[in-house]
Order: sequence, then C-alpha cells, then structure tokens
Amino acid sequence: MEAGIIGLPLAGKTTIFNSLTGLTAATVSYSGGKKQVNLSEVAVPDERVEKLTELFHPKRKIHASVLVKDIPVQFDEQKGILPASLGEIRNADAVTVVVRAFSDKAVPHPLNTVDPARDLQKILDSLIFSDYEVVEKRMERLTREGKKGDREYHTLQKIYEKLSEGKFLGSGFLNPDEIKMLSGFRFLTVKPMIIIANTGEGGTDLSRLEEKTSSLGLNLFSISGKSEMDISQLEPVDQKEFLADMGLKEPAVNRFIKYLYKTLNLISFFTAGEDEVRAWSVERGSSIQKAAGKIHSDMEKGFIRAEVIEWKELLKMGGFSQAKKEGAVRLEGKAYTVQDGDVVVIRFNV
Ligand SMILES: Nc1nc2c(ncn2[C@@H]2O[C@H](COP(=O)(O)OP(=O)(O)OP(=O)(O)O)[C@@H](O)[C@H]2O)c(=O)[nH]1
Ligand SMILES: [Mg+2]
Repeated sequence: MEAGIIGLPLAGKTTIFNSLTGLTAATVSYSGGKKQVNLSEVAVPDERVEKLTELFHPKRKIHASVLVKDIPVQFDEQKGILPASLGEIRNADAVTVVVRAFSDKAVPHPLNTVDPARDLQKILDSLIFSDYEVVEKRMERLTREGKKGDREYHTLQKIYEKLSEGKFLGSGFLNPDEIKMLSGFRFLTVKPMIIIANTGEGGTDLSRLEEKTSSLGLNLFSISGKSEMDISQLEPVDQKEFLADMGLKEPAVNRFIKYLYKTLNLISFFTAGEDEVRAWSVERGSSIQKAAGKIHSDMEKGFIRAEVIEWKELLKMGGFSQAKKEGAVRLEGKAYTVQDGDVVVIRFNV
C-alpha cells in the first residue's frame, strides 16, 4: 500500500516526507534544483507491538509499514499542477496534500502569498482536471469507434458531468461494477485524501483552510514540518527526552501515520514469540486464511486452523500457555474474519 505526497512547489513536501521517514532527502532552499521522487517505508507506530515486546522479550520487533512517496510536481500559475506530473500518483492508494502555512521570507511562494485554502483549491482543481482529461480522451475514442451506446460510455458520461461541475468523484459515486470496469484509469479523485497544513513556526490563520476541508469532508493535520523533521532525526533516546520536555508523548506525525494506515483500509494482526513480535497488515474484512498468506504463502495454501487471542487478553493472561490453560485461546477456521489486534498462531500443513 502506497501513499503519495503532493503539493505546490516549496510547500514542504520533502520536509514532511523526511519527518515521516527519519530520512534526510534533500529539501530545496529556493532555487528548485534537481527533482527526484523520494520513496520510503514508514513504520506505523503501534503501542501493541511495544506491549507484546515487553511480554515476550523477543530478539526483534517489527512494525507494520506503509510506503510513502514524495512526488515533485510541475506547477504553472495558470494551469495549476501539470497533468503530466500527476502520473506518479495514479498508482498511489491514498493522496496526501501538503499545503504551505508557514511564513518565511527566505522561501518564495509560487503564488507570492501564503494562503493555504487557495493552494488547496488549486491542487484539487488540478486533480479534477486531470481526471476530466482522461475521461474526455476516452469518450472521444469510444465515439470514434462507434461505441457511444456502450455501458462504459454511459458511465464515463456520468463521471464527465460530475467533474465538469468541479466536483470530486469520491468513493461512493461509482458502484462496484463500474469501479471494476474503470479501474484501469486510476482516477485521482476517488482516492482517499488527507490534508497536511505545514504550519512552520505558527502564526498563519488556518480558519479558511479548516472551513474548506471540513466542508469537503477531508481530514486536516497541522504539522510543523521543519521542527518535526528535526525531531525525527534525533536518536531515539534524545527524541523521547526532547518530546517529554515539550510535554508531548509522541511526534505529531505519528498521529498522521496512524490515520493514513486506517485510510488505506488496513488493520494489524500480530504474531508473537521469543524470536519475534511482529505486526502484519491486511485489508479490513479479510479472512484469517488470506491473512495467513501475508506471513507465508504456504500458510494460506495449507491452512488448517488458527489459534486466536486478542492482544489485551494475551497480556492479561501473561502468555500463551496460561491463556490456553484458561481456555482464552480460540480455534478459528479459514472463514474467520481477522480482527484488528488479534494475535494468531497459524496451523498449516504443506
Ligand atoms: N520556516 C520554515 N521553513 C520550512 C518549513 N518546512 C519547510 N521549509 C522550507 O521550505 C523550503 C522548501 O521545503 P521542501 O520540503 O523542500 O519543499 P518541497 O515542497 O519538497 O519543494 P519542491 O520539492 O521543490 O516542490 C525549504 O527551504 C525548507 O527548509 C517550516 O516548517 N518552516
Ligand atoms: Mg521536494
């Protein structure tokens, strides 16, 4: 699962990317410079991994992760983000938009003034326009081929009308059949979207941005890019101390990553033992058999049954053997829907 980060030039995309990943991808001072796509796995913070680690003292612990991609965009004052530079996010499963809300005379703004609500609208318009172009081209082609009577054409027409009104397609607009039929187009405006206001050192009025995001039903995170990036580059011990001094439990980006994970429709289940405590990702609603395949394809193929216990219950019992004695470990068959927080042992045979 992959999330793309987009935004206007110099909004702080790479700075936010660095704060998520703890990496040090080059940020641009102001002249632009050579642009590249930055890609990294980001561990999803999860206290359940920590708690299970305290119980099992494993050799290693592994968090779930999501792929985050920082995408440079080409921007034109009139045309907005150029559709060609949006190609990279067609493959993403979710879109994060970074809008600039920091003032810094040393960093020029492509539209000269700091106005996060306006910038967000520019980006949304670009996404809508990009989808619009895709639809228009396809409709022209179907027309040329004499396929105006086709179901596809009718569906595209419906989409065309909505986009023409400057509206997002959104997740509920198409039915599952239509989604399947059109999945090849990878429409941008059906992807889940999260907004980050890069607030910098504070002082910018966010009320218009807040109004806009809430009227569009979009979730807004306020993150101070530069200071979060500095925090992410501290050694873990120093990081804890630094946050504690500021009266914080965790960096602000953590809340964002957790939310992103949910947005991607993922849940975590766990395996736990003396070797390893590990969180595994699977799409919400998956069967335990499919989930087992995340651990190893043999486990899915040769699935017999699973021993399942909720993580909290396992902690309360103090381990598997005690939990079994108390009858707290359930046996589940292949159709069982794995739940967020399940700790599992898969029995399989190949
Ligand atoms: N004062 C201040 N400057 C920031 C903050 N976040 C980013 N910047 C600066 O803004 C400039 C652009 O930041 P980047 O993270 O490179 O922005 P970007 O969106 O990746 O830029 P492009 O990839 O060139 O489009 C850099 O000089 C950053 O140091 C912040 O929170 N406060
Ligand atoms: Mg950048």
